[in-house]
This record gives sequence, structure tokens and C-alpha cells, in this order.
Amino acid sequence: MRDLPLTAASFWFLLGLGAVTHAADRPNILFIVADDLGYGELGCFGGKDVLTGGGGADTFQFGSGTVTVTDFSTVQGDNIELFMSLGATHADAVTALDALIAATTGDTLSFSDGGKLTLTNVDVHSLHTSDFIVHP
Ligand SMILES: [Ca+2]
Repeated sequence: MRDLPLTAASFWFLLGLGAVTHAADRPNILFIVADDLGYGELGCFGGKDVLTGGGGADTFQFGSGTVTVTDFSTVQGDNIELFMSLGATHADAVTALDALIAATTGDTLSFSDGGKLTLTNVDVHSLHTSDFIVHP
């Protein structure tokens, strides 16, 4: 019987094939433990996300979609971290956010990508850019 030459290419191919087979053998399973959570409440199924903080300083994170923060408080030092591009630089992003705050009446910030962030019982117009963490 003649030995097959094991070239570097065939070695890496077989190694990669083994990795694909191995990955397919193990499904990815994510367990989410929650109390009283229905499928319609998840944002991925069209639900609205509701965020509630605690009594101290909280950072609420917002990237897109429809999100309601129920207890935002500047007195407690809460802030909102925005995961979206509002400008090419940090200064541009802050300027755009400042303009958005100035143009907003009521409790909902509406972003150009369709995202809506509602701060229950907060007049968004009273907020400052320092209440937010922005990224370019
Ligand atoms: Ca808080």
C-alpha cells in the first residue's frame, strides 16, 4: 500500500473539515432566565424593550429599535449610552445630539434611523448632552 503524501494544504483542509464537523455537532444554545417574559416582549419579535434601573446611577444603553426607560433620573446620575453614529467625530456626534435634544418636545427622542427612545416622565428638552455617552 502506498502512503499518501500529506501536504500542508491537505493538512489544513482536513483540520478545517474537522473543525466544521465538530462545530456542527454542538448546537449553540442560549439560555435566558427571566421572570414573566413572553415571546412578544422581546425586541427580536417586534416587541418593545423596557429598561428599568435601580436607585443609583444607571447607564441605559440604546442602539436602535423602540426602547422605553421607565425611571431615568439625572438626580441619581443616570445616563444613556448611545450605540449609533451621530457624526464622524465625537464633537460632531455631540453637536448632532444637542440639535436633536433642542428639536424634541415630549419624552421621546426620534433618531434618523427610525429608532425611538422614550424616557417616561422626562421632558427630553430639559436634558443635556452630558446626560449621554456618545460615540462617533
Ligand atoms: Ca437610577
